[in-house]
Amino acid sequence: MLTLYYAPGACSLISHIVLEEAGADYEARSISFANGDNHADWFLAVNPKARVPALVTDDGILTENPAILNYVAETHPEAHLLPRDDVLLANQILAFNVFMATSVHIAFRQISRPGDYADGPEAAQALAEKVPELANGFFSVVERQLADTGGPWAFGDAYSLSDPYLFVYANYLGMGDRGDASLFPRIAAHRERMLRRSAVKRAFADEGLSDSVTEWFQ
Ligand SMILES: N[C@@H](CCC(=O)N[C@@H](CS)C(=O)NCC(=O)O)C(=O)O
Repeated sequence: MLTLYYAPGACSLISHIVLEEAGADYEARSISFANGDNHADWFLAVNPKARVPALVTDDGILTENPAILNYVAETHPEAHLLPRDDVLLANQILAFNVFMATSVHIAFRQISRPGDYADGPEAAQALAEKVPELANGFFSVVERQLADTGGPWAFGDAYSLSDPYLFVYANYLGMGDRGDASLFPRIAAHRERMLRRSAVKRAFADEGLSDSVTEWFQ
């Protein structure tokens, strides 16, 4: 039995969607950043980094979306979420996910958690002003990849772990203050495709999310 700790609409949604895609036997437990749950002693015992996602397994605890995704894919081979016969492609999928986690997410954190990087409102404004340029550059690379592979998924015909990864950050891009989603028609079409997947609908229902990202954090 697996337990996923998530916060509604946070990047833990990636792991949530993948658990649904895998048909995993799991329980999803919601925590609230606003209530400080992630800094409570009981949660720090789960994840000392005070972040979601965290996946509790019978054998131990895993954090970090890219690692959780690979774990779920490897323990649910029947879901075909990672190519087993193509080591290069499997690692290209991992590289895509790490790019999202370390470049796109960190750029967006300059808006969501500016205090991690510098102190004071002027610094926060300077950090936020840089984000659209950074994000537009990162998403241009992804838009080109979708053009090169021909879609419909991030790596072509086969749905992979990179699709929910892209989807979640494409949602945040649509918030309006962190890049220009209208520059990326292939990413927009990919998002629409993802919204139609039943695994995504189930994760959204669990987390109480609507299709419109502007309603997620109200
Ligand atoms: N590299 C981690 C990042 C996890 C992370 O930053 N999670 C955010 C939500 S998107 C969080 O828990 N933030 C709480 C905080 O910063 O206080 C991953 O990809 O899993």
